[in-house]
Amino acid sequence: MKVDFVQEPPRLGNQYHDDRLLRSYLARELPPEVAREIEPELAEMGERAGGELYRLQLADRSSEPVLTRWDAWGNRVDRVEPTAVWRRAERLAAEAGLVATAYERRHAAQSRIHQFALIYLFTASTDIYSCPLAMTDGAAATLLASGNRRLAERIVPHLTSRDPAGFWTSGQWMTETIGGSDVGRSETVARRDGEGWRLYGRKWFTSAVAAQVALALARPEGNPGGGRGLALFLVETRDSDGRPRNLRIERLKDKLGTRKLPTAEIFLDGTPAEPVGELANGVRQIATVLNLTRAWNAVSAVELMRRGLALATDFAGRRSAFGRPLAEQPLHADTLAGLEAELEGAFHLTFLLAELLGRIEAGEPRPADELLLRAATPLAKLLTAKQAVAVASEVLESFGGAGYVEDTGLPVLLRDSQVLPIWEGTTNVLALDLLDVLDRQRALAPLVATINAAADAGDHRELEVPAGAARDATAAATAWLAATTDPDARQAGARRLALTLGRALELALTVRHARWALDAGGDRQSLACARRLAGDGGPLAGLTPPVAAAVATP
Ligand code: MFK
Repeated sequence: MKVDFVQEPPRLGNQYHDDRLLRSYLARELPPEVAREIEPELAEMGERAGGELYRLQLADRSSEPVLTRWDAWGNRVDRVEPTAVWRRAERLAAEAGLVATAYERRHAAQSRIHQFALIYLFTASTDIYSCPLAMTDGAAATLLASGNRRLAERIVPHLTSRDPAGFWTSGQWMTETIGGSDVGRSETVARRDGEGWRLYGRKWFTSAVAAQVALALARPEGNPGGGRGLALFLVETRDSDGRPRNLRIERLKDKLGTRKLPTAEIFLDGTPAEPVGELANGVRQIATVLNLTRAWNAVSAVELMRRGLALATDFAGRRSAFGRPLAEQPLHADTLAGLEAELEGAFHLTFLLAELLGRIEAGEPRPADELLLRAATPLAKLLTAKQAVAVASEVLESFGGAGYVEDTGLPVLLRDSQVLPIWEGTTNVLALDLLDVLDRQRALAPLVATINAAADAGDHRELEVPAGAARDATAAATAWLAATTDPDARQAGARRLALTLGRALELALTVRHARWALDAGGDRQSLACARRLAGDGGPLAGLTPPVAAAVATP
């Protein structure tokens, strides 16, 4: 039998040039001279992401990191051999300054936007190499904030180096068998001997175990229980011969996704370590890492959505069914438009974190920026992660059976997205964190003010409905908080509260951008996304409930 038809696979172009949303956001937010200066870097990363790296990723699809515990002569070596994409990504990350850009601060308050744009372009083609980079960024910020100048001067130049030979990554060793969320119960002990501090215990979920250093929580002997009794330590993982320093990698985890990422169970058996700061309040000290990796989580979520949509959109132009290309089928086009709206909302919320971080780190904060960042970080992490999973699932479906077949390279999008709501604080842990910040730190007022100001900035006849939906949802969430005094009822509603406020913020920021885009040149795509997010134009729900329907009700 002769089979004539062969389906063309989806193709990617330059991922910077093809990105309407990124380019229009940067045009709005950056001074023209900054935009001009960074554009060649972004275009180069976009070219790599859609070309060289994407090809390498497809070719290297089935390889995984390999743990070798003993050498041929019986010596314990605990070596992890990364995949080809990871080796390439490590070098490129250093040279392109994926971490360094935030610390060189060449563009003052805009430096984090610059860095987030690079991460966004780099992430989907590098098999979650963003994980060690996120922790490296968090470790650099933590060491710089610690006041421990000696340690910071020794380690931070490696973490922020652009020289691949001198570039180090950092791990973050918190999770133990006793739990990933309730970190205060950690059982790892720190003991001091004649040479200094040593750690003893088992870390159960250590991502990117090949890093040169790690920040680890341990309880100095005699300290009380709970998070306050933990201290934060820096571990240099290998000696000058590359041998592990009194630590054993027991095994790599057999995970649903992120399989290129060597996540390990490790045993610390007297591992030398240095205290980063005081010998207590370790959870408070590691919170700087948590907040930055949560922001990276959001960028990764947005980028995985963008990658899925880029592939699905290209494919819709190549694949015909029922007499015309999928792109011309109204229902298929409408489905992709719903995904585009999710991406746009998530993008604006994530880049709000970059704006806030950049202003704070450059010493140019606006009033309430710090409080707003504290509240917006768990919001962005929890909402974008949920959106990424939902979008990845729809993207696979948009390819029909091909989306379910491994060697198309598509299923990994869904598997890798599924980690985003789990690690770095689950949706519920972050919803409770937000509730705590709203209650104890009074972060509701700046959050509400930001949503309302962004909605007001969208003052335009065609944006009235979405802007109103963002304000109404915020008012409903505020009223629910005021009316709900029972602590259990507040906790039970915390997820719905967070999703409501998060979607209201995404919508308001999209409205603001849509207004700018209309004024700047008549681009109506952000307007369409805002209306879609608001459920404007009819009672039919989109991918996730329109914002007005998500309002927190008990
Ligand atoms: C794709 C790229 C991105 C991802 C790559 C990362 C890969 C890494 C993989 C992992 O390691 S995943 C594991 C991540 N684990 C978590 O995210 C832990 C989740 N659990 C929590 O976040 C809990 O809420 C927490 C551990 C913080 C609760 O512990 P405690 O001991 O009950 O802490 P508590 O009493 O809530 O807070 C202690 C102090 O820290 C308080 O300050 P004070 O001592 O001054 O009162 C808190 O205000 C402060 N704090 C807690 N969370 C904070 C924070 N401060 C600032 N920001 C935060 N987020």
